[in-house]
Amino acid sequence: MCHSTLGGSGRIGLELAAELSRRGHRVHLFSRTAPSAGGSRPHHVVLHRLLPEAAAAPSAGHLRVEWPERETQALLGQLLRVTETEGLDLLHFHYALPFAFIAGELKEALGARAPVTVGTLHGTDVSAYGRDPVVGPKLARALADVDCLTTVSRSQAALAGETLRLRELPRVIPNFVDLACFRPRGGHSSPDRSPGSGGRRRARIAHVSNFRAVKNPAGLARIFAGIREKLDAELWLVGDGPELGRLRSYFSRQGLARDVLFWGPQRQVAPILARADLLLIPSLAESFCLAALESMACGVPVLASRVGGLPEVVAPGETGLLFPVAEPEAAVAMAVGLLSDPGRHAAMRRAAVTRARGFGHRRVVAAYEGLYESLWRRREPRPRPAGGGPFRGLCRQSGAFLHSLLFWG
Ligand code: GMT
Repeated sequence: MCHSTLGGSGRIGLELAAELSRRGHRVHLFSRTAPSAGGSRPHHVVLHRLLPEAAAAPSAGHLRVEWPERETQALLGQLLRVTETEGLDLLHFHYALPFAFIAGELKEALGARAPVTVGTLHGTDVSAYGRDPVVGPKLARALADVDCLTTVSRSQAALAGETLRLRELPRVIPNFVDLACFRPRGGHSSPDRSPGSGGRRRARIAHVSNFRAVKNPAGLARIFAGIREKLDAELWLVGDGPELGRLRSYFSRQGLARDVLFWGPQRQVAPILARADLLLIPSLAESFCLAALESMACGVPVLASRVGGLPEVVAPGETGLLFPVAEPEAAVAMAVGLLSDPGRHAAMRRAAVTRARGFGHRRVVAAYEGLYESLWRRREPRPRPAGGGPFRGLCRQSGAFLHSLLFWG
């Protein structure tokens, strides 16, 4: 189960499903509307979406976590049906709300016939909802019933342990990137030229997000305005979200409208990222920042606030630079220094590509697969599904054609 967002947990859920399916597992993907993340290759995943497209969220960047009761019940109904007919062995959800509650109800309804449950905590499910005095305690109870919790960084694991008073810290399995899709423009060995080299063009600073307050749009605006005073640069804004309109007005008021390019929501972020010189992420909180990893994979250094899991993704001084979140002037100085030094910038581009390889999708999906197998081995022996054949281990099979074929991208 995952949200249908273009990036973040929606993309991780979709890409994980696709890669598991490529490895021969039978994968069913449950989401409220069709997942919108852009994968370029066809894959075989049985998609169960709750609502038709017309009922989709206002934008693909919008994370809709509060569902009406009729929707959670409808998803539960779908899960019950598929678990019974297909004999699902394992249910993995991405982002705790509302999925931890639905997984709990499924377990209650099926008892010993319920699949093993795995939940990945992604970000504001812990940092915002986990701290909420009403939602937090309910969420903690629901998560206590999940067989195994994972999260995407050590920092987020510690935060989840403390905020939700978990008996055991979630296991850390980092986010991943498809290196065939996110790669430098000139190929892996020769990332794009640095802006200052030959002085041919202005520096391109990219920001990719869902433009919520946690992404610190005010900080972003101040930092870019500060850079622009010292350097010929343009800002590329990729994505959509509630704070985008305010940013647009700010840049027009400051006379910077011509320096800012609004790309809107994009299914394929890689070709845009690969043409940038720097990714700017001034977030107030960030469990991981998938955009930072994708940017490094494209050979683009990251300038980010030193918060949450960002220091685990970006190697400061090597693949990017980290600044104290309350000090936008430090970010301006770092950006100007780096973008004016072609040699240092080029070295960072190369180091970023190398570091991103450690987060390649094959390696990380194998870690999830290993986890599933260990949980599966430890499970209680379960009764067979009504009228069905034996349970399949992790449903390894080559006949994916037996299932609905779903191609998107
Ligand atoms: O939690 C959110 O704000 C949304 C969430 C998502 O579902 O997209 O983003 C979080 O998960 C991403 C994928 O693991 C991480 O890359 C983001 O850092 C994280 N966002 C925050 O922690 C604010």
